[in-house]
Amino acid sequence: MKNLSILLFLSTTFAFGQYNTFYLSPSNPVINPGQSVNLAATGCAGSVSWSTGQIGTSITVFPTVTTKISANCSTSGVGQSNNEVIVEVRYCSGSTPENITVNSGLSGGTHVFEAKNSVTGTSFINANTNVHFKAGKGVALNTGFEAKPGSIFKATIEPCNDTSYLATRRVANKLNFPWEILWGPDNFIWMTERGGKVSRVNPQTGQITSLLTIPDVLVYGEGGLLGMVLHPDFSNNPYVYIVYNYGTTSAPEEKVVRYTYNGATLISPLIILDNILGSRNHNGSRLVITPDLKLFITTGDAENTSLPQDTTSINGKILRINLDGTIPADNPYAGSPVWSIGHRNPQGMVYANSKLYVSSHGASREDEINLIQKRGNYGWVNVEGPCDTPAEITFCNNNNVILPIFSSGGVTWAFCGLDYYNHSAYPAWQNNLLMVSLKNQTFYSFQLSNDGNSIVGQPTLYYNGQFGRLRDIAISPDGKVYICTSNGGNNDQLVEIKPMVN
Ligand SMILES: [Ca+2]
Ligand SMILES: [Ca+2]
Ligand SMILES: [Ca+2]
Repeated sequence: MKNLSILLFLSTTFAFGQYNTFYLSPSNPVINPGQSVNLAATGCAGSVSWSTGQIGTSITVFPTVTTKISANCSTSGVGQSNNEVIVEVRYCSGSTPENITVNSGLSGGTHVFEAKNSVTGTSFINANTNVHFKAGKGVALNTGFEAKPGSIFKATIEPCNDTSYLATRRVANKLNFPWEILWGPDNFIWMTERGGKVSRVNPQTGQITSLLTIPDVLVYGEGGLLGMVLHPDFSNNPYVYIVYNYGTTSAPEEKVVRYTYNGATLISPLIILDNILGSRNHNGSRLVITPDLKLFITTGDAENTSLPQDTTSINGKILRINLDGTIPADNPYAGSPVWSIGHRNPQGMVYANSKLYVSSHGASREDEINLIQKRGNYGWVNVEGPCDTPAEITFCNNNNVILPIFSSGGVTWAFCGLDYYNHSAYPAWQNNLLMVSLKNQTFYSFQLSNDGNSIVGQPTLYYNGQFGRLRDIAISPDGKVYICTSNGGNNDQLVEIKPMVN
């Protein structure tokens, strides 16, 4: 048995009901590998049922996702809630999925269920019955899970074989299309949501503080409020740069606006760059500020394939401007913000190793990661991925097209948010690009070469399909990674990925 891991926490908030007070014990257990914990409800004169939220009928603990379980004490048919147990399941790499199902109506004695991947099913625990789950990647519990008095739910931790592993925890949910998440100098996660809201999220509690809803955001297709970046010297220059669509659906545009953070809200909007063509799709819109205080902006082709190769258009480009919106004197096209051309819909960008890396969506194949060079031509619409058709080879030879450092080949994964990891907290990711994707709903790590000029081998894939579509990444100074989903329906999540060591 390997790769087992569950962390159980109890919240410190207790509800006091009309009939009697009950407690969960132990309170706030921290379970280390090799240890176990028994969960019990004390002080309940009736039966205790364990449930999720208010529904009270099902518990599903997905592998690697934090799930809250609430306990309900029922006395003479009157329910009393609601202490809360948070189950955090860690992810061990290399575990072989092996799932088992637990039948209902467990009675008497101690029942132990072990699986490398998950334990699923129904469990009705009768009086004086102990149920003991052991699992690798996670435990999934379904339905009633009613523990009669004297019963014990027991979760045992056993060490992963890995020297380090990843635990995930849901920080916040009920978000709606979060688009940019970044770690702020205040140790909060700053977040945009496509509908127009800018917020700060407390990464410990998940509490969301809304700063402003941008008034003139045009929400249209994949467009809306998109990228954001903070001034690198934020204490002296509390500037928040955002990029969003505006105008009308018949003539959508996009602009970069600088707001000032006054400690409570965003004030004094100043247009930095406007009249970028927008569209229903293909709006680009990642922002990066480099240490020499230049603002890089990705723009999409706005679904007009004549624009990316046109150096007089600012669409389908990587743009570079000063923080006040003026054009740097050393830009490659005099008086123009254009820095590189031939991009389709770049939705990820990070500056690391003194290099600018950009991820971009292909049309139906060849999603790309590119290393951006001044005046570089990245090929779109004439070239997808490598130069490997006769027409592409001709175009590449005539136009010095720069090839991607990674391409998805004959499929599209819908590459999105991109970040750079080099923290000792997770050695396997040192000098790695981290990326998330929409269509194939995966988190990736790409090992960079020592000089940062290439990607070594194939990416490692994590959490495939577990959270749905993934939009963006943020990294904390202590080496934790945050990702946000892009599923909509006011049900998006912000998830923490925490490296841990056995
Ligand atoms: Ca980000
Ligand atoms: Ca290309
Ligand atoms: Ca090609």
